[in-house]
Amino acid sequence: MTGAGFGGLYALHKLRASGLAVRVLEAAPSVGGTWWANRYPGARVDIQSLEYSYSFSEPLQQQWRWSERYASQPELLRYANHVADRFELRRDIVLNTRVSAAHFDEAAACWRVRSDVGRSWRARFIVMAIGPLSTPNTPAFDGLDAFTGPVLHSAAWPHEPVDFGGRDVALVGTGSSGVQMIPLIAEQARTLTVFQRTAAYAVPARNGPLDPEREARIKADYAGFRARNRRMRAGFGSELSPHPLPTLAVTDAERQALFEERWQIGGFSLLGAFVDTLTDLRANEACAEFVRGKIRAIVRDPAVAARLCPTHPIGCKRLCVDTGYYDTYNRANVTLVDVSRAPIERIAPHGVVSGGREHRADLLVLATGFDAFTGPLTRIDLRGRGGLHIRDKWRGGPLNYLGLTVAGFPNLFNLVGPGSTSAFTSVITAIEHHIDWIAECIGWLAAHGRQTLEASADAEAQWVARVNQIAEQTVYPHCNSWYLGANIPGKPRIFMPLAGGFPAYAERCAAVARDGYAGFVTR
Ligand code: NA7
Repeated sequence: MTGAGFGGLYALHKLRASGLAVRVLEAAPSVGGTWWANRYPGARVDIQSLEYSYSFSEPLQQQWRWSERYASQPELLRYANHVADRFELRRDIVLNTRVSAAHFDEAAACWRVRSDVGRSWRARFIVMAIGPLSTPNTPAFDGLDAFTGPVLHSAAWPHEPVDFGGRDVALVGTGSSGVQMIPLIAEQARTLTVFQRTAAYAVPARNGPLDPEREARIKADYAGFRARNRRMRAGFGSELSPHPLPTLAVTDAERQALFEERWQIGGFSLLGAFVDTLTDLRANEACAEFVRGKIRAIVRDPAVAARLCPTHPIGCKRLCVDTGYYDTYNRANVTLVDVSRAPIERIAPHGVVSGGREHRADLLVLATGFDAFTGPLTRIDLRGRGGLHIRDKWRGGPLNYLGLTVAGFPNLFNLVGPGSTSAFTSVITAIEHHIDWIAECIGWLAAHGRQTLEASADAEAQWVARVNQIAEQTVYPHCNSWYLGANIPGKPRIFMPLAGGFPAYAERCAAVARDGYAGFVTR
């Protein structure tokens, strides 16, 4: 198994309990995955912690106490470490070990895995638990190497504290990572210049200490709460129901009142106010315009507010959940530079050049995201049957079946990968579902005397077509997001996650298992 983040930890626990010998190989010197790597100021989860947490152990979910509504990165890392200790996982985790190659040995029907320092392992099954957002994207800016100050990427942040005091900071990127750190850096830096290619929709997190009454209420029936969440399209948010009518079927006043109520509640609840926000562009525009109205009300300079107002559909890129983001642009030491029409030209030794002008900086922050979904696998020398490299297999986009398996790559399971609800679900819910499915599948193979399971090419083609068809019925194709690979130059524009909702997806996976792994070839 590759990766000791939330996916790898639970997979180890579950598969070990099923009687398998499991080894987890982790590149980092610690467990924690995403929450080990993304330690920039303000890093925190954007789904409430009572929902973004494991459900597999009742004692764990009862006893663990989150301090805030949305846990911060250090607390999430403590949680991962607690889980590793509590379930005695460490003895089967090999840290500081990056998997560099995995080749399927057809004669022996097993995988041969190598690390970057030349160690090797043999495995019947491989679970890729490396996370869809684990390969940082560093744009190839001219002159980047010649920048004289530190260059920090949000997803590879230093472990020592970074002192922004008295510094002129340039920051590129206004996705979730940029939106979380911009207010905190602005408070410390002498100046902060933000380079924005696409304006972000951000809704207030309304973070704060976890309400003990709410915690007690949920913990009184945590299993029921989890079950209700699993019936939600996103796998979370069951405490709030959408309006029974479509967005445009209610009066303006009623619509605005509901948007306002959700804005006050905070977080993703705004996107759940009406059922059609993500499927109907006109409905979406009503919600988008509500947020633009908020931006205009918060940001005092109308020209800056106009630049901060997004024009793409809301939710088309992942919604940002913020604390004080727009208000930061009212500070005298913060400048917003729009690079949507004129891209960053180059990085100079002491600044960033855009629109023919050099913006002075002595520290450069890249909050420029990830090569999502495919990057983590294609950078490994991963070869299936006939020596087929995953890079070649996925040249035109990430072919897969059920978002878990790839034809030609027997016994390989890719957790929360392309073709699954992954990024559209509370990811720990998606992880638990995948691992339970994998454990059952491996059990079935053993019970039926089969050594390998492999998606058929037909099942794979149909699944990918279905993922795209579903996406076409939503607003997601109407912007340039990492869901589409559009943030990486040269990457094929293919919609990768499954937008059909978690319950339908889980039911489909269950049906495939019930039907004796329909769509798979087993030998
Ligand atoms: P995102 O959401 O991919 O954001 C990256 C940002 O960096 C985004 O604003 C990009 O603009 C910008 N970017 C990327 N390349 C460039 C170049 N070359 N020039 C200017 N700007 C650029 O990554 P995050 O880390 O913020 O969040 C990823 C996920 O982690 C998030 O969705 C949560 O699930 C947690 P663009 O929008 O592509 O125009």
